[in-house]
Amino acid sequence: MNRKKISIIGVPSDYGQQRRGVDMGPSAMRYAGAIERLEKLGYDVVDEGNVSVRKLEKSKRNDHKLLNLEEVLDVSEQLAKKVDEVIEQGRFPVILGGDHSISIGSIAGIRKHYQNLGVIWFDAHTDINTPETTPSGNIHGMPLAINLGLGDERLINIAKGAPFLKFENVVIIGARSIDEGERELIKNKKIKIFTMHEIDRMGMSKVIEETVAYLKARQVDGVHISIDLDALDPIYTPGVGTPVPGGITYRESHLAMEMLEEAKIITSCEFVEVNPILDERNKTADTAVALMGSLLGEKLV
Ligand code: NNH
Ligand code: MN
Ligand code: MN
Ligand code: MN
Repeated sequence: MNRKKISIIGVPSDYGQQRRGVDMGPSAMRYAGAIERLEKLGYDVVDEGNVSVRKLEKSKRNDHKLLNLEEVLDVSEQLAKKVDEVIEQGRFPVILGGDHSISIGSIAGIRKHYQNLGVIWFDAHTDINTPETTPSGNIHGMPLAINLGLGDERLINIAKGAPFLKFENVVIIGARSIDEGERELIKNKKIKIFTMHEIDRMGMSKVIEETVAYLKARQVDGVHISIDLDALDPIYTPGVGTPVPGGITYRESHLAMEMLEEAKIITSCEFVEVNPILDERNKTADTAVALMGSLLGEKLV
């Protein structure tokens, strides 16, 4: 794929959780200069606009277990189609959320193009709940499970025929809030995870070195990175719906992006959970765009 062509896809959806405002994430990241930042790096950037998300003023539980299931399904189908088209055109997708449920659609679209896709999940949470284990019914806590083939029948079948992610091709980085059922699944399936404990002990540099080596040893044919801004400490990214103290620092997160850029393994990326209503002067969107710059090749000298 020609890394020189980038397509930005906005997904203004807040259906995966219960705090309004995260639907304004794509606007906030555009306002923070996402397009200009990438153009400055020499990329041919096309802003594909936003996936159309129907407006629901009051979120209704249209399923007892899963909040806004129909709406999430609709957004996911549209997004999967859009991402598929963009990759088909040889363009590198940069997806702007939206809450993390948008990864159901983004990764579904991406999965169609890879036989052995790797995924880096940069998040305070592990998002591997199923309808059986979810404590909240919020679908943004489930996208990783769904792409692994676990969960609601309709949500897992969006990319009909495309292979599901393999448990051994996933690396989770930054976790510090894991639900009981998630912990069991991670242990049983031996999913590679660097929690804050490992980041503290090993340092981010070693964590990324091991992540890259691990995915290369798995012979992945592409790597998607899903960046939930709540992976960082809320000091740096206060504009998220479920902040958890004790997170990744600004410098550590940049180092991670820079090392992944040097490793030349990333084939698509997304930035999620930016909620301007909960933010301080667009700080979280600014951080997201700065990370985007580092991930896509910005250098100090
Ligand atoms: N694990 C919790 C749930 O399933 C919280 C998930 N919240 C997130 N995930 N922000 O990244 O509801
Ligand atoms: Mn295709
Ligand atoms: Mn998440
Ligand atoms: Mn999270």
